[in-house]
Amino acid sequence: MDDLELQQYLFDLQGYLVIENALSAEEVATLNRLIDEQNLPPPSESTRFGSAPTLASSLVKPEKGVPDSEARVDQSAPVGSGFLDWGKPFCDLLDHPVIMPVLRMRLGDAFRLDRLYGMNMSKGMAYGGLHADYGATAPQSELQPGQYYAFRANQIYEGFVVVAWALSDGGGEHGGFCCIPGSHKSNYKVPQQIRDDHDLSPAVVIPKMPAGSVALFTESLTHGTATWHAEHERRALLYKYCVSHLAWTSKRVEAPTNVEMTARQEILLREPGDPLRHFQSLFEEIPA
Ligand SMILES: O=C(O)CCC(=O)C(=O)O
Ligand SMILES: [Fe+2]
Repeated sequence: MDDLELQQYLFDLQGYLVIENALSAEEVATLNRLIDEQNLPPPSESTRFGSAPTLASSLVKPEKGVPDSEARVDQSAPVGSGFLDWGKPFCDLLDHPVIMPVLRMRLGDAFRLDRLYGMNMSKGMAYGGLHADYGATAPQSELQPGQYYAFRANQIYEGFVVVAWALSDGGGEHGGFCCIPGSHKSNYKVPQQIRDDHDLSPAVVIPKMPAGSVALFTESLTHGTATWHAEHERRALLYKYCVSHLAWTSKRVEAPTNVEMTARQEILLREPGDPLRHFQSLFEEIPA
């Protein structure tokens, strides 16, 4: 799927899009090899890997079993560049040509990367429940201006978009990313009945994501993770973007120390600033 009008329609309608074959089998293999070289702890010890600017070790959980997405963050913890430090192929996903037109229609010409992390899961693992960061289902559901899925004058304004790259076959019967299509526009909180056993709710879909596909979704979509059922491990890389004047984290993803990024990739890691006035367009000629 590469027709922008179709992507725009489906993103607005569903709150997410899946684009298959965004990466070749060779590109997927290279990313997987670079991850293998990190000798990461098994998924049972840590579902997230390569996070920045919030390291998995800086999540403070009030009790065991609280999902990472609900933990508080130790503000004194160090930051870093996460998996961007593991090689150029990870930096090249930051502004991959398949995602840039979709991000542009959603976030405008000036946006930034707020945070990133990887997810790995093994057979039988569950992770987190349904959640949305904005809108009726958000934990802080008094809406703060500039955060909800606002739509005016024929354009979508503001918010966060997650770009999730699948490095192993996921979705459908395998489990992994799941969501309630259209829920970014819902006016009611997601009912507890759907939250309980969300994997089994007919309202929840688990989009098929063959290795090499990429999903883009708004953080105002009610989404979560369905239990992983496949023999092979789940591997996904999540990059979270927002309009340039917004930030979710109080810290910034640092530029990698051993990979040279392009001028455009460096802009994506800048401090927040008003679009175009204090934060430059990603779509103009950028002097190196
Ligand atoms: O399993 C997934 O891809 C969803 C992850 C997610 O929503 C989160 O970590 O906040
Ligand atoms: Fe999420």
